Amino acid sequence: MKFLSSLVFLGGVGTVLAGTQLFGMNLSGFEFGCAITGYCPQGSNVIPPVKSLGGADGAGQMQHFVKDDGMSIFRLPVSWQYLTGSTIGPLSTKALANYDLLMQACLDTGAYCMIDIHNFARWNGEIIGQGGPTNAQFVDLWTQLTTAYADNPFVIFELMNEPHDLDLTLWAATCQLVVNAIRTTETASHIIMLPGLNYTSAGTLVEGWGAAMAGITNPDKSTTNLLLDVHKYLDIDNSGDHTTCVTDNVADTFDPVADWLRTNKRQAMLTETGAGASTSCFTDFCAQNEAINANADVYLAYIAWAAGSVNSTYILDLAPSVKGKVYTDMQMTTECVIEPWKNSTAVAAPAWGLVLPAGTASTSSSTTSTTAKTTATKGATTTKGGSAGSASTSTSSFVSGATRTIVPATPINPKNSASGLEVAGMQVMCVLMAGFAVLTFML
Ligand SMILES: *[C@@H]1O[C@H](CO)[C@@H](O)[C@H](O)[C@H]1NC(C)=O
Ligand SMILES: *[C@@H]1O[C@H](CO)[C@@H](O)[C@H](O)[C@H]1NC(C)=O
Ligand SMILES: *[C@@H]1O[C@H](CO)[C@@H](O)[C@H](O)[C@H]1NC(C)=O
Ligand SMILES: CC(=O)N[C@H]1CO[C@H](CO)[C@@H](O)[C@@H]1O
Repeated sequence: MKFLSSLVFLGGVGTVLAGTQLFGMNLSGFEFGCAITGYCPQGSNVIPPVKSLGGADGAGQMQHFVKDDGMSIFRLPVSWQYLTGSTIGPLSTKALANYDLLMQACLDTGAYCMIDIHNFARWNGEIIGQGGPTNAQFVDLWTQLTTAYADNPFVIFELMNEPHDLDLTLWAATCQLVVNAIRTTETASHIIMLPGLNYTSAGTLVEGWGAAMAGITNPDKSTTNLLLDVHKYLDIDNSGDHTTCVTDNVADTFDPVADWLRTNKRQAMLTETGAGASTSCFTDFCAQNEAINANADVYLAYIAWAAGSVNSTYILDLAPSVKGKVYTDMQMTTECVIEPWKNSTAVAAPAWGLVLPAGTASTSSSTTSTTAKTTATKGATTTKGGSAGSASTSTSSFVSGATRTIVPATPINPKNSASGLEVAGMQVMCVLMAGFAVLTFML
């Protein structure tokens, strides 16, 4: 029996979110070649976004995204086959070490880093728990991954990329088993992303898969740190395969999903979204991400697709170009990923919602010694150095659970400093302690 300190706080009265708490980028490459059948041919198909492994400089990209753009979360797709080789079983030590190079580079930026098993709920054409790999084999995969990152709550576990065409009830039951295993293996509580059907489409969450996936609980029956995982593209078939956008996804998807999340007292992350560099897409993608930020009480993050080992031959290329040490973002990244976040106005956090402690980059260690100073973590305004039981105490116990010393961040975007928030028209007093509670649960 052990006690696990949760990494989250309950949002409280007066907590204010200025845009989503996190936003960031997919770092693509370790999953290259994966098809929706769950076939993931290896060898030269895979181009890890790790310089020493022959791919893009993912580490440099992430440092740039954090330092220059204020990003705070990265999704690191990888295929099951990459990790275990051609047979299901133990993780290959070499493969895990390779993937860990990207993971550590991500964690070094101070960002949240999401493991994405990019297999569409399948292995070589067969569905997990439904004729293909057994539930026990999938549980074993996640038990091994959890063991590798057991005490680092900056690592987020996304159980699976884009399940589709399978039995929803059975899939939810499979995911429940994985959640149980993660919770009994971890030594610090991780955020787990629950991926629903239709390629995790946000567009069919409300009438489709939302209720079943939201029924998954922790062993103590709470839903703390269990977030709904959604994807959405803006082209004609929601695939991201077309250069032209036909919808901004606001009225038909993200507004109703936000209402559903509020009604059900849940939160979600948009872990994949992207758009080609066409006029229609600039309009629609910007509008979509503005709406996500405007509903920051229920959307914890959005993560654009994709940087990493992609290049200009790919229509959703968001890899920054680099000359010497100077990175230049794609225009789409600047205008429709970063600006909607920077320009967003304040949203009150829901009383029941999760507010992350400082998890964003700390590039300056000199700021960490100051106490009783207001620190606006991106998204959540928190006060350090408060009275016992405040965010201060919680934050340090959170940090001490990590394998590395990740210091609470200074605001990486001036907009989120206290004065920036006032300028942004904040009317609500940021009394942070009110309503904050550390969730401790026992397994
Ligand atoms: C999947 O999408 C179809 C077509 O939009 C929809 O009718 C169905 O409810 C969705 N299923 C789930 C489980 O989300
Ligand atoms: C761009 O990416 C594709 C797909 O990974 C690859 O085949 C191609 O060689 C790359 N081109 C350049 C110029 O790097
Ligand atoms: C964000 O604000 C800047 C400065 O006011 C403005 O130039 C830019 O167009 C805005 N971006 C969006 C996406 O609204
Ligand atoms: C638009 C796009 O490429 N989306 C992709 C995200 O995830 C994988 C990429 O490896 C694709 O299968 C999706 O279509």
